Amino acid sequence: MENLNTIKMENLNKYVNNYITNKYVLEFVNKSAEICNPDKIYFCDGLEEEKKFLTGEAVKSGELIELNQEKFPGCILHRTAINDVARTEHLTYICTTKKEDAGPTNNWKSPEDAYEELSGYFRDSMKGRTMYVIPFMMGVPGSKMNKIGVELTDSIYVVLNMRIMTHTGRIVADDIIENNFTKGLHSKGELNLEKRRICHFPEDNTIMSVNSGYGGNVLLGKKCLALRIASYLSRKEGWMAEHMFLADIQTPDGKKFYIAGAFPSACGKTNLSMLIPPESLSGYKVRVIGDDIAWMYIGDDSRLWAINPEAGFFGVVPGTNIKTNKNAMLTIKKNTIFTNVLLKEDNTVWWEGMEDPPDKGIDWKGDAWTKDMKDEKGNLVPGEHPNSRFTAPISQCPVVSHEFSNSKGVPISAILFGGRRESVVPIVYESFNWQHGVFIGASLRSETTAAAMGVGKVVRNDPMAMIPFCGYNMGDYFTNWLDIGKRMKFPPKIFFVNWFRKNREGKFLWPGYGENLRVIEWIIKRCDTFSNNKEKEAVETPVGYIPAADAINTKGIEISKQDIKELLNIDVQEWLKEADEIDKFFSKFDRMPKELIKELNNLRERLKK
Ligand code: GTP
Ligand code: SPV
Ligand code: MN
Repeated sequence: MENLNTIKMENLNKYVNNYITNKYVLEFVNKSAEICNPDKIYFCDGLEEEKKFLTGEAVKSGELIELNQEKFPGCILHRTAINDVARTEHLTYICTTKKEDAGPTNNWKSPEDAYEELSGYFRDSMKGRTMYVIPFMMGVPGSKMNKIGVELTDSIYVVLNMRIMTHTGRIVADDIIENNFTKGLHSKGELNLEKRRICHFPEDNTIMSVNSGYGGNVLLGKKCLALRIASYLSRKEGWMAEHMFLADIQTPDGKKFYIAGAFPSACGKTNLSMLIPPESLSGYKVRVIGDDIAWMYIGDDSRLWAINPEAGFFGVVPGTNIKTNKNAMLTIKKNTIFTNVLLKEDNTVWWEGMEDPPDKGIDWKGDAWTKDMKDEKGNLVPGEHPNSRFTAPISQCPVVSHEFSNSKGVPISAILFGGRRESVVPIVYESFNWQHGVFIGASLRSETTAAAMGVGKVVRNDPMAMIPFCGYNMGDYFTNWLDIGKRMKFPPKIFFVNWFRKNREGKFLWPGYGENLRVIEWIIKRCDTFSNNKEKEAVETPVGYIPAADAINTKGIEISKQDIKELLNIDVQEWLKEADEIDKFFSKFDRMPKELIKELNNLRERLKK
């Protein structure tokens, strides 16, 4: 502890429960405390008693509401500020020395300017509050991929979420070697939207977030570390950090396939990763390994392997119910944090579709609510926010895969890209090879959702579902994908899926949810090197391979031949326009790999033939 003489005595006097001796961690705590000026500095140990104690504190201050402990044991409710309900992409920055290293798809500030601006916003931001020190680990215990971080925050909501989403406390702190950890500083500040900043300093392994209390902005292990900082590192070190679910699928004859899928925010990753097979496919077992993030590396066997670095789900509430996602409903019965849902009179929670609406309650804003309340336009007022969320341990999911805790990870058979597209894009198509698959990922376009604030509802380019999460120049990111492909002898096959195509009346053509397994079944057959009727089941189109007329099993669902035809339809004129949009997007990049330009030209040529 020789270094403590650089630590101000008055900060030292504020320490509560300190068990950390690593001088770099203490230096980071001390420097941050000098700026933020908290009343106390509490070192989180991650133990069970601590959860009780912190929950009690937060209930007292009104930050949290304890739910009915008989019906929802260990569950709490949190309401964010009304201006703080989702990630704020326009206030999220990659702060690299050179602007071109952040690339054309990220907001950029120089580290110098960003630190200067932030020190103003953090100045005295914790006065009258406690600073919580959270050592955390992203990864699977025992994995060589693991990354350690230390988050300092003035929010108990953040501490309780991090306890679920990551491995935290003493067990982690003991593993910090020298200054090998990501520094994360968060303060709610005044929750002022004008002064909200989510800044990443990949060159310094540092994250600073201020004036927000919302999930993706403040749980710094998740999008900030496990995607933005990790993607930056992965490029240097030759692996991949991706916005992907990981599912473990067992076929009726006992074969195992592990699939990974990148769909943009609120486009179905959680739902797919734990789906319940429909009756006619009841021989299948689908088990979840992860629902949001995958770290992937090339194994000794020259295949692509992946782990889920998270320990919890931070899942979308609306649309979740017993019919659509029973496994999620069972997961969130206990030890769950609900954010921005309706509070019922019996101190339980409700959201649209969950069950019959209660007569009254308190909505996500904290206002009195009744079930037939209407807004100025005459629409029913929802009780929950469209981006309301649940935080729950993955281990509580009834279909958690035992591979979830396998430190080696799982070998991936198929990578799925997916989007939310009303038209143009068929329900599924398969790439011709890895390079073409990377092109398909890079040209992913999807309707925006409530997961990001202020983006409206438009179709936007979201390559590999990573547009909000890539911590460096996306041109280099595409090159990393291509390089990884070149280094593998047995790369996974790459597919695109779209559950959201609509008919002329604006209704979804495909039932979705559990029924998506019908499409996954076709995908798996395409990956199964021992299946002998592969060719028969696919048709080549200018876009890629699609299932042959009867190749998707529709036994047990009512869907017309015409609808299936529409779901698989590829309209050349529409696709030529799609190619123009891809072209427009690609031309933003100075560092676009030539292979992808070539793939775009090839697509156009195939379409014109
Ligand atoms: P993030 O956590 O934001 O990264 O989202 P996610 O990709 O995990 O999305 P999630 O599975 O939570 O789904 C988002 C929304 O889409 C929810 O309202 C779901 O009910 C809905 N959804 C998921 N799968 C389907 C589907 O197959 N069809 C339809 N129509 N809706 C779906
Ligand atoms: C997403 O928006 O993709 C999420 C939720 O998974 S958040 O963690 O808030 O970013
Ligand atoms: Mn996500």
